[in-house]
Amino acid sequence: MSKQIIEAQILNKISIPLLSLESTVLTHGLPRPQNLTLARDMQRVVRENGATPATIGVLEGKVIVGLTDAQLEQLANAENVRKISRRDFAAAIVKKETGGTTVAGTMFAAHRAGIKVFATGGIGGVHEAGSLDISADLQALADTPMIVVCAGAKAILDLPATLEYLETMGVPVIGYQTDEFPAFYSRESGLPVSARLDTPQEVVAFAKAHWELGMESAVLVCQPPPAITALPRQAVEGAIQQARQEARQRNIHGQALTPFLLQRLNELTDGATLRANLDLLLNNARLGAQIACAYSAAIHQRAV
Ligand code: PSU
Ligand code: MN
Repeated sequence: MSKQIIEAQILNKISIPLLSLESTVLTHGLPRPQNLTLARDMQRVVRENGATPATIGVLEGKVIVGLTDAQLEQLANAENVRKISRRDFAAAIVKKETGGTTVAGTMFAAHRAGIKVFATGGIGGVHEAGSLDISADLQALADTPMIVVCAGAKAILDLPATLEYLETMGVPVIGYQTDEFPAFYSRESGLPVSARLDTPQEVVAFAKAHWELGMESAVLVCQPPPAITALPRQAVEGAIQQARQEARQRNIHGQALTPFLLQRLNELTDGATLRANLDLLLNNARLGAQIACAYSAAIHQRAV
């Protein structure tokens, strides 16, 4: 493990609230220059809410937990950057490549560094029925005990199938101040969550109960996107169908599929999905920081 991971472990031991953040969203999910602005804004929001951000990424073969501002800039502007899920770390290390870590990749490194809370935009999930494209994020959620804050799964996915998979793998799906699973760009999906919680303290109490039972899975906290930029389901549905069809026609699949769909949606909606995406990322960073603070307060209390 890299020096940075060890440093993060030390910070964690002295109970500084840490919030891990992913970087595929910067390298593959958002266009430039909004990606770097967003990365910086997320770090600022985390600090304003009393936690320390640890953005995770890979630079020239080194896994870094807690990218500096200069490193964020390097990553946001890097060419030929790899999308790093769990299977890709070793390749990036031996080839000394630079890459953004996905939800699964970020959870792996954050967990090794002892960080318990992570905020992202939308998790990966099950793509269209019959495609057998199931994000490694779901397996990571199944076997990594962390609190993951998101706005649900991206609307480009098969949401009922994604929820079924999470149920099979024993991952609690928490609605944060909602009874409904959010659909990333939209506040509504018509699909239920497994439990509803309303405060950061309740989330921490739930996670502690889950893990004290010996569960190994994550607790997925789903916060609806902010109402001001969220899009009604019907408003994005047409664009999603079109983007999916184009992906099929152009034979785009595997790791390239999610970035392609996100970019096409942005174009097809005149930037409305991008605005929603940026807003919900900041909103999740805020809640993630609040949960990280509540978690560290709970741990500290027990230690005294
Ligand atoms: N959410 C976003 N934008 C993104 C992603 C999520 O708003 O770019 C990224 C995450 O890093 C997630 C990845 O882990 O997409 C999922 O990719 P795949 O479906 O190939 O596993
Ligand atoms: Mn995939």
